[in-house]
Amino acid sequence: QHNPHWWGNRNTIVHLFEWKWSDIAQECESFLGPRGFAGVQVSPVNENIIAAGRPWWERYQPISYKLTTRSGNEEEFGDMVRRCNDGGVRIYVDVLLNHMSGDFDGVAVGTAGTEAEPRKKSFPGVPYTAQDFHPTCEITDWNDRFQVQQCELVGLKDLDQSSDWVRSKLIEFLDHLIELGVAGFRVDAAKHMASEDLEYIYSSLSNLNIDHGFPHNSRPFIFQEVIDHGHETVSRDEYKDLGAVTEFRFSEEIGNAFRGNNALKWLQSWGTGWGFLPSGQALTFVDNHDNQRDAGAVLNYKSPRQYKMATAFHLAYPYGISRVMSSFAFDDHDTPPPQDAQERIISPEFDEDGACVNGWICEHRWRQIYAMVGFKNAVRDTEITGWWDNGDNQISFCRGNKGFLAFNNNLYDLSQDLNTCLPAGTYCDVISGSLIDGSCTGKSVTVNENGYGYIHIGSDDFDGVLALHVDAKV
Ligand code: QV4
Repeated sequence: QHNPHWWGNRNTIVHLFEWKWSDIAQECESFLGPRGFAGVQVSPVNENIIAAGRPWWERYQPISYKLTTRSGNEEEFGDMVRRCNDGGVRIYVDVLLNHMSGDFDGVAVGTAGTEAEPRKKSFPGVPYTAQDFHPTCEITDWNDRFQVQQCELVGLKDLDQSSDWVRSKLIEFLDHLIELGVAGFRVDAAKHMASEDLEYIYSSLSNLNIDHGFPHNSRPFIFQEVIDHGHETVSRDEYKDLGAVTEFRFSEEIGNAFRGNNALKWLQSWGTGWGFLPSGQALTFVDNHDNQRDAGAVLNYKSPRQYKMATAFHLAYPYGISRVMSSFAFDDHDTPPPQDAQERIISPEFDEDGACVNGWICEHRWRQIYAMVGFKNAVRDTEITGWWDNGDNQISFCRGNKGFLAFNNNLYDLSQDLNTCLPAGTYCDVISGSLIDGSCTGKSVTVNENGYGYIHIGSDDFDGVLALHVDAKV
């Protein structure tokens, strides 16, 4: 179940973290569809516990499978899926199959008004009772399979996916979403569930809904959150044949490279050459909603210059199933999404350039990022050719004769004639500007009969990357 069911030549997923369904529907119609995005990963859709201060992570603590959260209700969800599919944009849901909520004193009331007593492992809204869970224990040794898969991840009540009842409830929940027209699922905490149990669940799911434009017999796309830095007892290899797997090594290594800890010239062997999963099994990202909050090598929106370069490389290099992060501003792990005094999530607002202004970061609306989504569509099905580097942090390469990329992460200028592999003509650099009514608002590059063009990226230029492609010819 590795096929993401993209429409046309599209090929990038955006994670609209914590967005409301009505806003996503609008975004599909006004921005994502027209800009060629392939799909949206949405935050969990089922009812969750209400935590004090409303941190984003309360949504990872389910109470029932009713589709009411701070993002909206079932009707709004269904409307979003239909409108996005109508614009050729697929919806993938973040689903919590591993656990229910953690401890809560007394009776908890969820976002749909359902009551539960997590301490007693009592979730009448499903219903689940204590017998549907593994006995309580703590994960202290992350290389102990039993602990990782049968104890409680940060105290979250751990469902027993080998039980018929639990399986039937999970399948019913996922089938309900398929009926509503989704294209697939991000499976949260997949590593904490036995792959045999997941295999049973995935293979029992319905085919995608043909009324939403999916071909007959289409299987739901599955991508599983398995964090595997290498040498782990529970490894990505146990899951990769069931569906795609999040390739965390990609995120760490691309961060390292563009932070300047590893020369860009080494990226020539990017992909499986770096020990990553085969391309069609790897869900790739520069950062995700968890690791963007951790210190370390991973880049996030707070280092915009490096972040844009890493994202350009991510989307230009033909490896993996690409996902772009779209965040809200945060100070610490618990910062809630933008919300009003009544703790309702607020809608993004945009300035005259289309950038978000009210607490939403909207990386996907940064020109340098959405332009690369367009680049990836334009060069689809071409190979890397004409690799060049200066032996250090300046590199360039072609995507067949359809696209060309150059990066400068050195502290001196890149200024020279390079092989762009493009047909002769003048091209607009889609990083420094846009092609509007036939003229380019940024740098232009003239390519001669031999495919060469003069490339300049100053060390103090606003962006350290330049991108040309055949759909942006002046
Ligand atoms: C606290 C203590 C625990 C204690 C527990 C019990 O820290 O030691 O056992 O109380 O009383 C929140 C709090 C956390 C709290 C927990 C339970 O932050 O302090 O535990 O709730 O009340 C998100 C957040 C977590 C959050 C969780 C549930 O990141 O902080 O925990 O949601 O709300 C591993 C896994 C990987 C996982 C990753 C974070 O292998 O699968 O850790 N990633 C996914 C999601 C992630 C999510 C979960 C899993 C859980 O991407 O966002 O965690 O669904 O690497």
